[in-house]
Amino acid sequence: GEPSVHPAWLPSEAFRALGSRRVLVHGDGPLVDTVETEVTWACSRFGGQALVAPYRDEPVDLVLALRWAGPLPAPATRALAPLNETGGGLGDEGFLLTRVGDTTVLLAGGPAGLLYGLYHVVRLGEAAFDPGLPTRRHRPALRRRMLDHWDNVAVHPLMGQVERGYAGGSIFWRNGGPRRDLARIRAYGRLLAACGINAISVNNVNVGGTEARLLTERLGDVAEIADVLRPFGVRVHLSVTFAAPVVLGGLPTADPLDEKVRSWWATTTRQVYERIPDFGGYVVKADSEGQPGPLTYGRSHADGANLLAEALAPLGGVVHWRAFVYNHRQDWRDRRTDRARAAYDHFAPLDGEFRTNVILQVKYGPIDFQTREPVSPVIAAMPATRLAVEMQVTQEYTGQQRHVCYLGPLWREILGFRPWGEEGRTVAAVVAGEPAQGPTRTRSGPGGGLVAVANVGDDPYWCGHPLAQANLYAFGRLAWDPELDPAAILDEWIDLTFPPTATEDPALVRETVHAIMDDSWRTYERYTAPLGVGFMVNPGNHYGPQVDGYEYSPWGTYHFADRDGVGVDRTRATGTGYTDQYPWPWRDVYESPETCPDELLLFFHHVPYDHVLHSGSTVIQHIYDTHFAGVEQVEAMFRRWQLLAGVIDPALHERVTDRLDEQVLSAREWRDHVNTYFFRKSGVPDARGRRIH
Ligand code: GCW
Repeated sequence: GEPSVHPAWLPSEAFRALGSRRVLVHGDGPLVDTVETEVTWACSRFGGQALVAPYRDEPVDLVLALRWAGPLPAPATRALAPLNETGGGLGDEGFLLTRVGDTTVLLAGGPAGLLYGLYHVVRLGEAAFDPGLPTRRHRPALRRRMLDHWDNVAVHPLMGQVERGYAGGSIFWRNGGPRRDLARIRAYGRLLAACGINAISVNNVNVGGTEARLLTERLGDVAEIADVLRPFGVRVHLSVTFAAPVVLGGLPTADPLDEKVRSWWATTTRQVYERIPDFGGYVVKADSEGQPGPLTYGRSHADGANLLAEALAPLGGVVHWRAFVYNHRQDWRDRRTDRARAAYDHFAPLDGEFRTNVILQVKYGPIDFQTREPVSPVIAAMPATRLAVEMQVTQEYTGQQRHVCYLGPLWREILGFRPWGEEGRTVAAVVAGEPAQGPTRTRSGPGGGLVAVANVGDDPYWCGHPLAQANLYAFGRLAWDPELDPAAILDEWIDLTFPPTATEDPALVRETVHAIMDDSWRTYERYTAPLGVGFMVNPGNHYGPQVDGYEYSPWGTYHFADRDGVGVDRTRATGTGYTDQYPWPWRDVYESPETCPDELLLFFHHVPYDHVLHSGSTVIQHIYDTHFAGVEQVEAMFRRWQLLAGVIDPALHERVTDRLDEQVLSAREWRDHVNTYFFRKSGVPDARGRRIH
C-alpha cells in the first residue's frame, strides 16, 4: 500500500554513510539542536556514534562545527584550529568542507550553514568520507530562496483548498482552519532545509475573507507554523490583502497616503512581530485579477508597496510586491492591447521609487508561467529596484503533476539568460543583487532572490506525482546555485530518493529515471502549444487541449490563427511594440523573424504556415512533426518505466504508472486537437502522410 507520508529525498537510508560514523557536533542554538537530533537519530539507526559533550579525546570521522564556537575539546581542536583562523567569508548560511587527517571537517559560518552542511554531507553519502575529498567552500548565490503556497484556509468554491494545487489538500489548512498536522509540517521543514529553501508564504496571494484574518485574529495559527519551521531555518511570510485596513481595521479607506492607514499597518505589523519575532514579511498581489490595490485610490504601486515596507522596515521584514498586473477584462477585438506588455508598462516607470525592503516579484515570463516564454523584460528594466523572479513549481501549465515534466532545464535557461547580451549579467546575477559593471545606475545591496509557487499537498507523495518531487528539489538547489546542471541535480535527487544501497539495480534506476525525465519539459512542449504561442488549454482548469479556449475571451492570451497563418505580432514595426521593452540585443533579435529563435517565433510574430524555420522545417510541418514525436516520446516513457517494476517500491511504481497512463492519453489528445485544428485551418497535408483526423 501507499505510505502515510513518503520520505521524498530524505529516506533514512540516505543517512547510512553518516549514521555509521563517529560524528561530533559542536555549537549551540536551535539550528544546531536540529543538526544534533539528525545526527543522533542517524547514528542510532546505523550503528555510528553521535558525540556530545563532554567529549573524550578519541578520533572522529566527521566534525560538524560552528565557527568560533568557543574552546573545543581535543580531537576537534586539532582539526579545527587552523580552519577557524582562515574560515572567514562563509556568511551565516555557508560552510567549508575539507579533510583533516582521517576526519571530514565541516565548518559553518553560522547555525543555518551547519544545517545546510549536514544535508550536504547526507547528499554526498560515502563520498563525504573519501580521503580525496576536495576542500570546498559553499555559499548560496541567492540569499532569498522562497516558496509561495497558494493554499486557502477556507475551501474556495472554484479553486478548492489549494489554488492550482495538484496534490490534494493543504498541509497547513483544512475546511476553514488550521490542519494542525505539525508532524507533517516538521517533515516539510526538513525537506525544505535539505534542498536549501529558507522562506515560505503560507497562504494564497488571492486573499479571501478568512485568509485576511491570518494577519490579526488568526495570527496564532501562523505562529504555530512558524514555530515548527524555525528549527529548519525557514522564515514564514503571509499574503495579505491591500484592503486589510478596511476589511480588518474598520477604516473607511485603504489609501496608502492616509495617516490612519499607515498607523494601522504599523500597529498591526508590530503585533505580528510580537508573536513571530523572525516573521519574514508580506506578499502582495495588488490590482491584479480582482485583488484590491493602490490604484483604486489614485496612488501608484510604489505608494502601495512603500506603505507596507515602512511598517516592516523597523522590524526587519520585507514586502514581496508582485508585478503580475494586467487587464484581465480585455476585449479580444482590440488588437493594440497586449498583455505581455503590462508588467513593464506598470512598473518600469516606477524604478527607483521603491524602498529598499520592497522586493518586486516578477514572473519569469511576461504572460503567465507558460511552457515557453521569453524572459520578462521587467528584469532588465529596473536597475534601481530589488527584483525577485517567480517560477511555478506547481505544474499549472505544465501537466498539473499528472504529466512528467522536469522543470530544472527551463529554470536553468531562465537563470542563465543574459538580458543585455553576452557581455552582460545573467538573470541569476540580477536577482542576486550583483550590480552591473561600468557607469550604469544600478542599486547595490541584496537582491530579491528566487520565489516559486509550491507544488506540495497532503498527498502521501507530497506532490501527487512522485517524480514531481524532483521539481521542488531542483528549485531549491538552483536557488542555492543557479549554475548547477539540471541533470546533475537529478542525479542527486535520484540517489537520495532511491538510495543505491537499498536498490537491487541502482544503475538501471538512474538510467531509466534520467531517460524519462531529462528531456521531459521539451517533450511536453512538443505535444502542447507550438513555438511559444502559449495557452490553447481548457479555460478555467488549464488542463488538456482546447486550441481556441481563450481565443475570444477577456484574458488577453490569443494565438490569432486563421487560414493563412498563426502567432502574435509583437514587433515595433507592425505589432504591439512589445519588442521595444527589451534592451539591445534582444530588442533586435526578437524583432525579426529571421533572427527570432524558433521556439519563440509565434510569441513574437504572426507568420504564414509555410514560413521556414531555422530548423529547415515549415511552421505547419513543425507542428505536425513535434506533435507526433512528443506522443511517441511519452509512449517510450511509459515503456521505460515498466523496466523498474520489481526494482523500486511497488506502491510508488504503481502511482507513476497510473500517471503515465494518463499522460499518454492526454498527449494523444493534445496531438490530435492541435494537428487537426491546424490541418483544417491551413489545408496543408502532412508531408509524411500520417493520419490526421
Ligand atoms: O497563473 C495564474 C493562475 C491564477 C493565479 C495567478 C497569479 C493565484 O491561473 O490561479 O492566482 O496566475 O499568479 O496570481
